Amino acid sequence: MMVFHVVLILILALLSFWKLAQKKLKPRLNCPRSLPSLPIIGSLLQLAGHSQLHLLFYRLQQKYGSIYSLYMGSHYVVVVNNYLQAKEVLLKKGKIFAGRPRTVTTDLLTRNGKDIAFASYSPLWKLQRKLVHSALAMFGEGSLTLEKLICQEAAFLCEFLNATQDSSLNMAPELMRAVSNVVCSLCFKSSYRHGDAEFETMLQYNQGIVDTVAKEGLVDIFPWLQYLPNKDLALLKRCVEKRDQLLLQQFAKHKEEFNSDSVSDLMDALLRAKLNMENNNSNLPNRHELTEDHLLMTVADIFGAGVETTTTVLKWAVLYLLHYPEVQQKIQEELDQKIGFNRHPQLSDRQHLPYFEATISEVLRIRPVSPLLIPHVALEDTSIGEYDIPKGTRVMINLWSIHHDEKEWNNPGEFNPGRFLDEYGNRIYSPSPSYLPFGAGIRVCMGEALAKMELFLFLAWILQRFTFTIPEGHTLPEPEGKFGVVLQVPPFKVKATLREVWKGLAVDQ
Ligand code: STR
Repeated sequence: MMVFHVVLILILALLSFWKLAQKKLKPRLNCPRSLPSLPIIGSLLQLAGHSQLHLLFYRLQQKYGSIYSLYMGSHYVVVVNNYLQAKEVLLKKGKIFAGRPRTVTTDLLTRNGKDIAFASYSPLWKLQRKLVHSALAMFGEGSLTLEKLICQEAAFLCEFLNATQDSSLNMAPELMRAVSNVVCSLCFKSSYRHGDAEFETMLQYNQGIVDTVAKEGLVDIFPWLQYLPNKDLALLKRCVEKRDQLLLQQFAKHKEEFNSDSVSDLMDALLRAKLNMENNNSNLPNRHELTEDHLLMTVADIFGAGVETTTTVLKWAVLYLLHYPEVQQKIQEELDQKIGFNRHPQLSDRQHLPYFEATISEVLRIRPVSPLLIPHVALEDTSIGEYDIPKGTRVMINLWSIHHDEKEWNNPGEFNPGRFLDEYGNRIYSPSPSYLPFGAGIRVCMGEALAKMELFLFLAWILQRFTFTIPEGHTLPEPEGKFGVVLQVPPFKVKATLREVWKGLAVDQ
């Protein structure tokens, strides 16, 4: 009994000390309302058992309003659920909030933040972004070769669907292969064919990384846990090792064959930038700033982002088409009318297919790829609206809440492409500013244009010829995503059937 009292008194003392310390830390600040928190564990009791963090943060608005704070372990976190406040963080004060937290899992993935997505703001980070940006502009976005490349992959995809017609099919690996090949070409000038062993390896390590990295797991909250046996962390390490092996192979090949006059992929472009920096600034002390690690992690980032995000959206799109056959039919009518049966879809058709474009926008709204974005960190004392935000605060933007805000969207839970169309149904527009599928500001997605090209072309090619239905004996897949670094689609099967009009016509025509 005695022991119990002593422990109780100790806990109470610790609690009051903690409250005092919190007050001292933020004297007379006007902070967003806070969830209850305890010493050491912070607000984890409120979060424990909720794996769908975006949904929990959405619900907590009822009690705490659209902006509130909590402690993840000892880290002070502010959660933003409203688009106006989100835009203040991302756009108006973008540079102030351009920091990133360092976490155990992302440090492992990115060699201590030498990539772009998880690295904090720095001059070198800006340079990395700039280099990738110009590389994407040079061999990517908008260029004819990229369009050709995507169409070639779309053609393979259609061939595959034709060959496996009417069977019960898990499309995920084939979608991923098509998408991977586009970024593979951009990053390395290489691609995977069906059944490629290296591709299987890539599929596996990628899934392992998605399952373990940056999902606000316990190791990221209590870094000391990394020194205890930890299954997730062991898996992540194995996956990162596999990734590094493949990455280093490519790197060795690129170094060997490097020729500054024929730079035609991202890895070459980064190599050239590195060599130029070393030659031009050879007497500057920071000439080694852009290290091999930075170069490798930048490519790994673009590769990982390019594969995982677009594949996820394509899977969501197919899943929703299964749920809404009438939407699928309307898209096909539009495709038939505007493109017809004598040619394949091309990028210039985009502006003539408003209903199809609206459907893609709606998929990105209802199931945002990145439901909480990646946490931002305030690099100095600042504010959001009327609230003070001390330096070092982590800010989570709940894109899920922004895309499901009932004040901004009619029936936000309903899948309705029509909401993105004007009253005549022939022009696409955003009915609400509460829509940021690619984020915004200085850390905005770098692949938006590429992603939109791919989503458009892949889906247009497929839907022009095939109709998706649920295979016999299967039920509709629940449209519930699994929270993580991306909102993951549940596995499901489809049946792809060649449309009546195409029967008898050659698919590769
Ligand atoms: C996916 C798995 C992988 O192998 C490598 C990466 C690194 C980049 C990550 C990517 C991940 C998931 C999606 C991210 C992307 C950077 C930007 C993108 C987080 C973990 C989003 O913000 C949606």
